[in-house]
Amino acid sequence: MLGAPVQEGAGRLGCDMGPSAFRAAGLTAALEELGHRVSDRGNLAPARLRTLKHPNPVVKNLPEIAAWTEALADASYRMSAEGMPIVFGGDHSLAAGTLSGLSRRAAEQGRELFVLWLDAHPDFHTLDSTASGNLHGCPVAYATGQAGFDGFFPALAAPVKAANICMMGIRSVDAAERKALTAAGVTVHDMRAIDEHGMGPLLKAFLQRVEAANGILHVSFDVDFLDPGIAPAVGTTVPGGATFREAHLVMEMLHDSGLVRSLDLVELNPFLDERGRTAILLVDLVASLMGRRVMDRPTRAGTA
Ligand code: HAR
Ligand code: MN
Ligand code: MN
Repeated sequence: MLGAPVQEGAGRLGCDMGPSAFRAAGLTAALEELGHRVSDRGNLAPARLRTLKHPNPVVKNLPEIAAWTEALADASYRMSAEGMPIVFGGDHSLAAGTLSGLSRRAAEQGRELFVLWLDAHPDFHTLDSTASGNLHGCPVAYATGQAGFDGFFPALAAPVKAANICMMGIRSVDAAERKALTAAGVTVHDMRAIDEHGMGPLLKAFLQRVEAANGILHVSFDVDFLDPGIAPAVGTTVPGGATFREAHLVMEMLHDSGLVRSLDLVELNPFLDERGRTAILLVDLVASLMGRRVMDRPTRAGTA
């Protein structure tokens, strides 16, 4: 695991404390208790800053986020050869780096990277379309090779196929994003779809696609995927998010699929937490993903 204390992509300060909160909430012990060998690589630092100025005047902290993307792409590429990288932030701009590095690794292995994006937001703005200028709203557009990032963000070795991305929990989409998501062919299961069809069946269909394609699966978990009632420690709360059991079900099904190769944990803002409850919930969700269960049951990942 690796901490990425980046906060310059978010609209408010505090995500830089995320890595400390994950550690204080007992992430290492929770994984070791499940029998995993854990190596905590400490916190990453960004690459060297370059002078970058984008014509869209609202864009904030572009040199900082480009430098983090460069460092994170390199780190996740290298870590994916050693085990299952868990990168905890840090705001969601960090996924620009992890997606870039992981998709480069998958391409070299002749496999396709699939992404499960758990979030209230699709984060599908380009540098031209963002109205807030907060670059945590852009990583998926960048990683899928949408136009306008050239010369600002590092070049991609292998863009992620938009058709290989499944988003769940979505409930706050800007007009430009809605149009671009449809044009690119991203699967978006908004909260309406989840209410109607259920988290389980929708996720099952996606996992079957990954399996049929012999794909590699990355999970990007934004704290605001969860309902703010159970996860207050996030700067961009949106009502109507995933419940406690919906979130655990997703993690349990992901575990049983045996398909997950890497994980981002993002947008935890400990400044906004209540006695660590959001950080502790996140650690428990990761434990479900990594094999914690109530009763033994046969799984693709092996019976434990
Ligand atoms: N779409 C909005 C914007 O671009 C909100 C983005 C908020 N993103 C996150 N991560 N909190 O999902 O400003
Ligand atoms: Mn996000
Ligand atoms: Mn979000």
